[in-house]
Amino acid sequence: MQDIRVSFTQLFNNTAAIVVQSPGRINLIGEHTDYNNGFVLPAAIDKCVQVAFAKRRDGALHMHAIDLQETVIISTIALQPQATSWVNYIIGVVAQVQKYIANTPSFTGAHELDHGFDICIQGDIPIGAGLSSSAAVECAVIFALNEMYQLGLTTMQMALMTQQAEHEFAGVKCGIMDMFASLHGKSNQVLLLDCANLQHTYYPLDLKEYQIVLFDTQIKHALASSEYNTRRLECEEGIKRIQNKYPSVQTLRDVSKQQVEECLAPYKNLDATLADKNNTISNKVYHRCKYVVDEIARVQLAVKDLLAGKMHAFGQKMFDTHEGLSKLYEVSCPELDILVNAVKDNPHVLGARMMGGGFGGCTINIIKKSEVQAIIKAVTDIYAQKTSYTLQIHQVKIEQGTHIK
Ligand code: GAF
Repeated sequence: MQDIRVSFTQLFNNTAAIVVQSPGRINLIGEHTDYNNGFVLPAAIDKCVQVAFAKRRDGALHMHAIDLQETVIISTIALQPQATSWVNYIIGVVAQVQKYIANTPSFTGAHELDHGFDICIQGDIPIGAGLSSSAAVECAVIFALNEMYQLGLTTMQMALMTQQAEHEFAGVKCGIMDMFASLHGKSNQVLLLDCANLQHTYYPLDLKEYQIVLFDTQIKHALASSEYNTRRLECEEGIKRIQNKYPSVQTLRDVSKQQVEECLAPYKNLDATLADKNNTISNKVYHRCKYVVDEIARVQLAVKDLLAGKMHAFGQKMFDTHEGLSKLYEVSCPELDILVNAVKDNPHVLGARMMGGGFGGCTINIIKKSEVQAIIKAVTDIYAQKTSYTLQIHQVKIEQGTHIK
């Protein structure tokens, strides 16, 4: 990446007052559990976004994306989602901060934030690879605003506000994992996050003779965000059905495997058309909820494996997660399945699965260090034979979360 302070000065004829760096994330296990109040096990990585920032005085936001060579200028007043997606990750956060300021009695009068700012962004997180480049931008922006305008936000508040920004300006009803991991990551540590109460514990990640390798499908299907939101709704439908019998249940975190069977398995043979006709839920709801409840339990067992050094057991759980995401939750795609199948029976691969929201992006693999190059070669060949895409490889390190550069 270029020296962002130099770029900032060239672009805005001004000196950057602050530079903030915010990482992407991987997630070892716990997928589509965050918005169901479950557990996740992410870590921040050494691929990041940087923002450089300085205040203005004319009420305008001057935003420049260095990698895309695009500039957008808008007023700070009445911010609304824009057609350019990267802009929404900035102004979505500004809108949340404006709301926070308006609702915080100690900030009186017109706030300086409304006078505008110059910002430029750059990064090396591959976009659409499921490594949370958008969350990294949002976290970098809120961190910079917090410093520059002395907002006094905790990183916990920042995580919640950036999640809301993503809901309102990017239209994805995401959970908290990506922002939380980007803001709270620590070098060489994974983060077990309980999404029900945001309590989190760090564990050193010692993979011994193994390492993490990401295989990037190079595709992002257009239906990723709409299907993501649909999955959330399907989980909510399941909860409503379970509440008929167990009214104290609030989220899938409160639900046992037995309750899923008892309340939702009766619909397991109803496809969408039949379900519509009978005005009831379909077999999809059963499958979605079964996956989530299984996965929440699986993460807790996987952490025990990790702590006990039972790496094979941990890896097997990653494969199980993939199976559930592919068959029950239906957020995989043929390309991701090809990549997982390509390593499934390899004795040097402990575990592999699709990572993130799905419908493209990366698989995360735990591979014996001595075999990494041979496996990369083999998987690259298989992927080239079976698809029209060229596999990309990312070898990532676990790094610290959002910070001032
Ligand atoms: C995306 C979302 F942003 C996360 O909140 C999470 O739900 C993930 O998909 C799936 O685990 O990255």
